[in-house]
Amino acid sequence: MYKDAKERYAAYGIDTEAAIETLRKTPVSINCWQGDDVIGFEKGASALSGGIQTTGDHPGRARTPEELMADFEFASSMIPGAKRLNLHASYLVTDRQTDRDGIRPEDYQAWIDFAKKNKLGLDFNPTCFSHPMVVNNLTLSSPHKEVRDFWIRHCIASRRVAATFAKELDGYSVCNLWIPDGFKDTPADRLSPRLRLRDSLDQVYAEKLDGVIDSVESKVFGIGLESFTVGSNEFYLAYAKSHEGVHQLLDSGHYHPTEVISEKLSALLCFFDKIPLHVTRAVRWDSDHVVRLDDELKEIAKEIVRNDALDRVLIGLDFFDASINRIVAWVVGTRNMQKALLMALLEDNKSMKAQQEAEDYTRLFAYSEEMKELPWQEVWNEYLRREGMSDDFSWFEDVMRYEKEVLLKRN
Ligand code: RNT
Ligand code: ZN
Repeated sequence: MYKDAKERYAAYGIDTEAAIETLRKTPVSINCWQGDDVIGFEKGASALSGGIQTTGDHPGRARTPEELMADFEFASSMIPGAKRLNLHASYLVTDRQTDRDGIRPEDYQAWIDFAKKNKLGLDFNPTCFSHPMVVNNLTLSSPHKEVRDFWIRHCIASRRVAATFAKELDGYSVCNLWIPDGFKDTPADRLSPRLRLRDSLDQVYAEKLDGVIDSVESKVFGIGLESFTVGSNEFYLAYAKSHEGVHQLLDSGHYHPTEVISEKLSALLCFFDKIPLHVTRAVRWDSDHVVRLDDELKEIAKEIVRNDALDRVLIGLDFFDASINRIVAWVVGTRNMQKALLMALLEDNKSMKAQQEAEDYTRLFAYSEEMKELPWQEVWNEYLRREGMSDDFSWFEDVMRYEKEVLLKRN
């Protein structure tokens, strides 16, 4: 069936072998926090706060670094191609007593070793939520200097951890900053918190660090912070553009309901060298459902591929669903991102671009619908077989066995 598919694609000038090779080399940064409901390993860590929430009580949450690493390795064995692991500062592995503003690269040595063993790149995030120094839902924009200074120290320390990841591993590490800062109700003064955030960011990003790809992540609202977000889209976009080396991260759940990030990628590609992503699925709100192979996901992938931006758009995932098996969430969510990329790689983008430039919209309309009939699934299945993975649903039964033998024993 692959041979037939290959021939059908060849008739459109599409090389399925090249598509498989490109897909294999395109890294997807998998969020560690899907494995444990965004709790992390700090002493006493138990609840998630800061305007975000995980819901569901499926058994088997990873409670220790060993469990999270084992689950991730198992999930990885069912996810083909290049992978990165996206860590949060709260996932440190150390016996040392330290608060977040005192974290050091050596607190993440276990992850560096894990990454080397599993051939992963590592990305990083300061954790500016679920902590007593988040005072009245404010961190870097707080009116209290000691609060701002604490988080500035944490963010600087986090950037140095990312620099170590870059140096020890494959040369780069995305260090993404998201803060919950906002207000439940209409503020009287929107400007002062934003000026304070700007000043804090200037301190955070003062140090030049090799290999660190810094990014800032905007959003519209958080739970309990519905009326105002200090780090809005315009704020961070302007900040990133005016600060060499700082990029705007696009989270697909962080815009108004009819806005889509697929539409934003080409706009940012005109001005930024790199665009980090948090691919997630918002159901009516920023709900962080596991990514499905839906229209927006396919459109995101198309925008990356047809704009020749596979090395400029840094694909990361950001979902956390505790209502289903967490390993299944990792496998299906990540594979969906990869399937969308493969579909995009298997489109005759060259012809469609030419049709648009020639203003032949009738042909473009019919031809782009024609593309949907081509058998991308056969190419995907061939890719799985070449990676030594099963091309049917049997992987799911393997996870169910793991659930029974490993995950259920945790509770
Ligand atoms: C929150 C942001 C942020 C977090 C993770 C855990 O709205 O999307 O990226 O989801 O850092
Ligand atoms: Zn995000």
